[in-house]
Amino acid sequence: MDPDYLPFHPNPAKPTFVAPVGAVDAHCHVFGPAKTFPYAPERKYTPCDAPKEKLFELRDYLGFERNVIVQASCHGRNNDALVDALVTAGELARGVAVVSPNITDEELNVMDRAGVRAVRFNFVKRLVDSTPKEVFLGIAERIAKLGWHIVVYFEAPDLEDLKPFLKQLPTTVVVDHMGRPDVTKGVDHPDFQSFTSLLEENQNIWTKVSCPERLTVAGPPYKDVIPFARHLVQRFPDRVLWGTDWPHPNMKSHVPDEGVLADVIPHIAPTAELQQALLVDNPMRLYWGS
Ligand code: 0GY
Repeated sequence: MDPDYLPFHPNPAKPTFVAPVGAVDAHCHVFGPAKTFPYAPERKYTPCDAPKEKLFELRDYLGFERNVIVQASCHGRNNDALVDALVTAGELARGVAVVSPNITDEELNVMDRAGVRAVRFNFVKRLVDSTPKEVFLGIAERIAKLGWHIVVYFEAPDLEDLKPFLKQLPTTVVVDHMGRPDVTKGVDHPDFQSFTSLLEENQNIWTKVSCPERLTVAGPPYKDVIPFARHLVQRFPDRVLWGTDWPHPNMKSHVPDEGVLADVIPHIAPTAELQQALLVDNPMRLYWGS
């Protein structure tokens, strides 16, 4: 583990918010354990192990039923820890993989059978070396045939450059963490309006209203991030997902408490209908096909 790496919270609070039956944590990770699933040589950080058992324990503790587990950059393009967690969880989890352009059809099929339903394209420079857009487009074409979709991770300053690429993608596209807005600028700022227009103009683009802990300047309980997430939930109720982001890699300011994170939900999705769409109907449609 890196010397400045903050391990996940040892005893999060029980949330006051009661999630609807069948709620999905649609953005979380498993890390290692390194002795079984070593971290990738090309990784940019070395985390604390965060194995599947701990993730499933947290799921139950928060009152959720299912997980969408996202391959993180510290495991590179080796999805073994992800696939192992998916096989253990069965119908209770689906996955988002990171793949090389050289992956074989058989390898894709194995991941499909394990529950992988998407690939992630990461553009965050502190996390990965850059991949040419043509390579991503080639992968996109192949995974589209499996009925998979694409998750993209980028930061707000990169949005304008990426827009033409995002519009070319042939599948549903899910943008991580609201495109990482600068929350000091406000919801009405042209930067966030540009992100909102991207969803307005492209019906295939969704977003995760996740990660207040990364976007906040004020700190918990993340009041400065709530208006951004609420705006998206109310405007695009059928194209939003929520996730804990456990175990929160690369946090520097504080160790997030998942109970506090879950208690943000009723502030961003203030009605039972919006909560049902955000936590159950949308992720079930996208990842379980129902
Ligand atoms: C997240 C965010 C981060 C890390 C990764 O793949 C990753 O390593 O996604 C981050 O550092 O912002 O979604 O987990």
